[in-house]
This record gives sequence, C-alpha cells and structure tokens, in this order.
Amino acid sequence: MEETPQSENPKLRDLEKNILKHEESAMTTDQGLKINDDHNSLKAGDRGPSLLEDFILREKITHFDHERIPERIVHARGSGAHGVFKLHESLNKYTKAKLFSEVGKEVPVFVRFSTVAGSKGSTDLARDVRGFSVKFYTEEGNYDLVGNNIPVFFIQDAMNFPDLVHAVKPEPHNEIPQAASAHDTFWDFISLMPESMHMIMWAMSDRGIPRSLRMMEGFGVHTFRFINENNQSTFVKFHWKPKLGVHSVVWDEAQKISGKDSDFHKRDLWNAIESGDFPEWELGVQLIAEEDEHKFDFDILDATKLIPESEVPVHLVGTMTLNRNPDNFFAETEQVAFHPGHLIPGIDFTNDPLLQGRLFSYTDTQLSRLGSPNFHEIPINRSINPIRNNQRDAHMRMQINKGAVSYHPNTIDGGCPFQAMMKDGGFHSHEERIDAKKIRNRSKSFMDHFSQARLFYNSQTKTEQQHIINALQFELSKVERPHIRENTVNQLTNIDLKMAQEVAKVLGIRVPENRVAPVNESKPAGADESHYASEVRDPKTKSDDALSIIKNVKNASKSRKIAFISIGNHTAEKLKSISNQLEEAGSKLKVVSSQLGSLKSREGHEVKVDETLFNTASVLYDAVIIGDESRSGKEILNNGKVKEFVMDAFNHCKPILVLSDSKTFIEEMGFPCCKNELKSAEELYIDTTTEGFLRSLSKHRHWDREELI
Ligand code: HDD
Repeated sequence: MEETPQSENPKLRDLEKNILKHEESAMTTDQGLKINDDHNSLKAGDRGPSLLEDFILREKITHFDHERIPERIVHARGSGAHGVFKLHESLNKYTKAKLFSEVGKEVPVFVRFSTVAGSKGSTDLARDVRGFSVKFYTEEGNYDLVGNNIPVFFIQDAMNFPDLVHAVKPEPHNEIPQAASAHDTFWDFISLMPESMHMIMWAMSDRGIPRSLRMMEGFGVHTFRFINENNQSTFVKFHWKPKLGVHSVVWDEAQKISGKDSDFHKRDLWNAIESGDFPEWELGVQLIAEEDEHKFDFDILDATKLIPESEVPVHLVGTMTLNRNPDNFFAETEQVAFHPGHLIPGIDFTNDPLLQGRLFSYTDTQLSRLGSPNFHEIPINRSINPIRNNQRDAHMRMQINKGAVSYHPNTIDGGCPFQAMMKDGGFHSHEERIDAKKIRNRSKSFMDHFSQARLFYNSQTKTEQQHIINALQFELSKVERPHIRENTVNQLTNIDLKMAQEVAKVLGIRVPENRVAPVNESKPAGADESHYASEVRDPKTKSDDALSIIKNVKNASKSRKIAFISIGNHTAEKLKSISNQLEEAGSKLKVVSSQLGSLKSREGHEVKVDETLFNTASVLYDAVIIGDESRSGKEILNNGKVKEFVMDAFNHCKPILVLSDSKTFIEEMGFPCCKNELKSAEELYIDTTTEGFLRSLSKHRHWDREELI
C-alpha cells in the first residue's frame, strides 16, 4: 500500500513527502535489502582486511565483473531510436500483412543504425556500409527488416560471409586497422571476388561517409515475397527514403570528424530527436509480378544486383518517424536482437542464397551474445502479441509457465495452445515447387559481375566519380603488397578503364592505354574459378539518375547546423535576422567565439556563446558565417583558429557567408587558388548576402568549388 503524508501542517507535509520519496528511492541490493553504507566494505577493524562475508560488496563487484557482453561480430557500433510507422497506401492487393494493408495504422518500431566493421568503441565516420535495421512490433508478431544503406551486398552466397568479415576486420596478428577497410587482407579478398565489385563502387562512393544517419537511404537488399489473401506471391524490394534527402561528407572531413567527435552520427541522431526534430523516412516498395521473375538481364535472387528504379519504380507507401531516444543504451540498443527470419504472415523469403544463410546466423549469434534462447523475453525484443508455446526453461527464463503441459498435441490442456488456422493469421510458408538436383554450385545467371558496377559508376556525376577514384586511391595506397594493388586495379578495368587508370596513377601501376576490359582474363593465384568466371552482358539500363546523390539534392537547408563566428565585431541586429531566417528554414545557428560566456555586439548587446574555437571545428558544421561586419574584416582573420575554420569549410565545399568586405576577406584568407590571381567571392562560391547563403545551404555543398582546390 502506498504511504501518504499524515501531517496537517503544509510545511511538515512537504517534509514528510520528501522523506517518503527518499524511502522509495532508497538503495537496495538485488534482493531488495535496503543498503545503509554503499561506500565502505566490511572489514575486521578500521584498517583491517576485508571480510569474505561482505555479501553487499560481493554482489556489487560480481555484477560489475559481468557487465560487458560480447559485442556483435559485425555491426558492433550502433545507435538506436524508437518510433512509429504509419501506412498511407494499402498494399493489400499484394500482401495480407496487416502492417502493409491497413491504412492509417500506427505500428511501433525500434530502429538500430550501425557501422559494420568497427568495434563498439570505434568512430562513426569510418568509410563503411551502414546497417539500417527496423523492428516493427505488429499485432501479428515482430517483423524485422534488417537492411543496409546500400542496396547490394559484397557476396552472393552466405558461405563467403565469414571470409568477407575476417578479411575486413582488423588483421588478426596486430588488430590493425580499426574500422577501416584500407588494408591488405580486405583488398586481397576483394580482388579475388569479382562479384564484390558492384558493392565496392557503392562503398567507395560518398554513400560510405553519410552526413547523418537521418540523411541516408535504407534498403532490404534481398528480393522478398509478398503473399496476399489468395496465397499469390509478388516479389518485393524494400527502400527507405529519408525526408531530409541523402547527403554525405567528404573524405578529408570524415577523417577530421573522427578525431574531433567520434560520436558525430550518434550525437546528431540523439540531439535531433531530443529537440523534436524527428527524422522521417518514406517506405518504398518495388513490386515484381511472379511471372516477371526472369525478365531482367540479371537474377533477382542475386544480392549483388539491384533493380534499377527506371525499370521498376519505387512506390512510397508509408512513413516512419523516429520520435523517442532509448532510456538505456544497453537495455535497448545493445540488447535488441534482429533477425531477417522474424516474419509475419504476408511476407516470405526467396531462395536468395545469401538470405538463406542469414536465416541460420542471426538466432545463433544471439545465443552467444545474449546468452540464452530466452533473448525474446528481454523487453526490447518482446512481441506485443502474447507468446504461447511449449518452449520452456533455459538460462534467465522470465515467463512463469503454469500447469503440467508443455507439449503438443495434448488433451490435458484441451489441446492448448492451438495451432492457428491460416485464416486466423497462422503463418504458412509460401509453397514453391522445387525440382532440382542437390548441388554445390552457383547459378550461371549470377555470373555478370561488372555490368551493374558500371551502371552505378556511369550514373554518377563527374564530382561523384572523382570521389570514388579518390577513395580507391586512398584505400589502395594503404595496401602494402603490390600484387594486391595490381589485382584490384585489374578488376577495376572491367568496370571502367579510365577510372582504373586514374586510380593506378597514384599507386605506381601502369594500365596500358589500349587495354580492353578483360572480362574473362586468367584468374589470379588463389581465386576460385567459379567466382572468377564472369559473363559479358549488354544490360538494358546503362545509367540511372536515382543512383546518384548529387542529381537528387533538393532543398537541403533543413536540419542544418551553422556556425556564426564572431569575436565581437558583429551587429546584434544582423545576427538576429540571420538566426530567424535559418530557423524558418529549419536549421540552427550556433555562436562560436574565442571563449565561453557572453559576447558583446558592436551595439553592446550580449549574446550567449555556444561553442569556442578551441572545442569545436568547421567539420562539425554544415556551413559558416563570418559575423565580423567591420569594413576591413581583418581583425577576425588574425585569429589562426578562425582561418583554419574557414579554410576547412572552403575545402569541404561548404556554404560560407562573409558580412565584411569580401575582397579584403579573400585577400586575407590567402586561398591557394588565389595565389596567382585574386578571385571574386562569386568565383569562389562565397556568399555575401543572406539570401545567397540560404540558396547555397539548400544545395548542401558547392561541388564546383572542387575544381579550384
Ligand atoms: Fe548481417 C548483423 C545487415 C548479411 C550475419 N546484419 C547485421 C545487422 C545488420 C545486418 C543491419 C545489425 C543488426 C543490429 O543492429 O543488431 N547482413 C545485413 C545485410 C546483409 C547481411 C543487409 C546482406 C544483404 N549477415 C549477413 C550474412 C550473415 C550475417 C550473409 C551470415 C551468414 N549479421 C550477421 C550476424 C549479425 C549481423 C553475425 C551480427 C549481430 C547480429 O547478427 O545480431 O548474425
């Protein structure tokens, strides 16, 4: 029974309330015993030895000793959030899943984003694929869509997964490098697995270094099946399209962010949700009729291929909003257990051999990670549909099953729990006729390894192609063994000869001018013939704008962080007006100065300083405003930190607004591209008006500036 304060006197009542509150929050042992001293262990005398009898100390230390659990073998570093999915277009013609057929229905979700290769404590901005896992808590059971931010995968068969992961993880003898793929074992494996070339193009593109977890797409990767009420199947590919658009940082920026704030993505997601700026994605589906399975010039069961959006459009059918941060990282983000085999009626697998292997792996890994087959009872993994079955016992069982019966069929419990009829939502695997030889082989239809890698490369803008070349140059120049660099460049010639030649330039390798893309060239030592054989195809789609980030940038000025740098020569009026305009555009301005506290404007108004030039850096912002309004604007640039800030923003193609005289500013900055001839603000893509700056912000970056750098 709850105790209530007894006193008539209001002051005493308050005091009593506090005492009662105190009572409620009294510290206890795990057995509920109130602890009177949590600071001193039990000893024989003040200075004496500690006593074995001290069960309070032992309980505390034992719990502490076991606090860490094994991190995920891949996707160890993650950020999670709660949210809701709402359907706005029914797919009931294709699927009986209530989640995708009842319009307006809100289904709770938990999402975990992750990097793949790095350990739990690694940096967010490593060049890597990002995991994008969604758990839908539906009334028909949990449905997990365990995807990535890239629509294809490195390999075609799960049999190669342990090798891929061993190759990309730090080398086993010295545990170097952490979270990076720029090393010999990874590229050795890749160069011997031509099927990985399509994924390599994506990973080396700007997709591998997102600006924010809120600004990346998600993909289910495999082709799945929808099953409708009449048991008809339709193939489906899942897409998540971020409402903020897709945006990335540049590689130099990514490396600097890793030093300045290794939690950059985690913090960005957390702060956005905390401030009510809820990230949203549209769920899209590509639907392929069962009879069209073989109409493509690739195999839809091959996870190294995507279905071009120009061939099968993406229908947007619902919105996912992330609106609540986890209460406890360990209990939720760490203990959440995803599995592509967590299905609901109306959704089923295909025979994609990568997906089939995954179906075994995920439950198995939770057993060693979470320690028991009862991991489904951990609150974050619990289905909202009550669990009734004959599974019993095992480590850390929470459910108290009553009665004598734990088998089926039975009469003692009247046959309970019943098997559900299909019409009542009982799951039934899609019936598919299989008449085949048992065989360990790869389908010939999986053998075109390069057409889609080429499609991806051809669909990029010149800027994006250059970024891919630069990334390959960086990664491969870290590879110590020359033959691995050569084998990889040889693979690249199968995609685009010019690209391969550009990459080769900085590696000290010569690729002959007249080398014709050698699709079936003799395999390098160590390569498996079946992987290496590649078919030449002439695919229908040669270029698809949907694959480029830059071609799809729309209004990017929402949810941006802008630095307003001042050391006192700004006007309060201008600061306020810019801040208001940015807020209207959905972005936030932060005042950066040389010290914390408050800063005086030219009119003497005080403004709070958010960050200092010592604790922050340009790479943590989307754009920069030099607030100095003095005519010369020289004083602020005497500060080396300000200069460094602007130079980084300039080199990373970010919007820059200068409020003082732009000619003096450009002279004082001494941009290397102005060494021989002073360029105008316009030529350098530097803004001098707020309107121009807002336009620049909506483009994300001035990529044309790269030509000057
Ligand atoms: Fe996987 C985790 C995505 C292939 C084995 N995978 C994991 C996570 C994501 C993916 C997002 C993190 C889940 C979380 O946040 O907890 N994996 C993929 C995608 C793949 C893929 C999109 C290919 C299309 N994975 C794949 C294969 C295997 C695994 C082929 C093994 C045969 N994946 C695992 C795993 C993990 C995992 C070892 C580690 C932690 C976990 O499962 O829960 O079982």
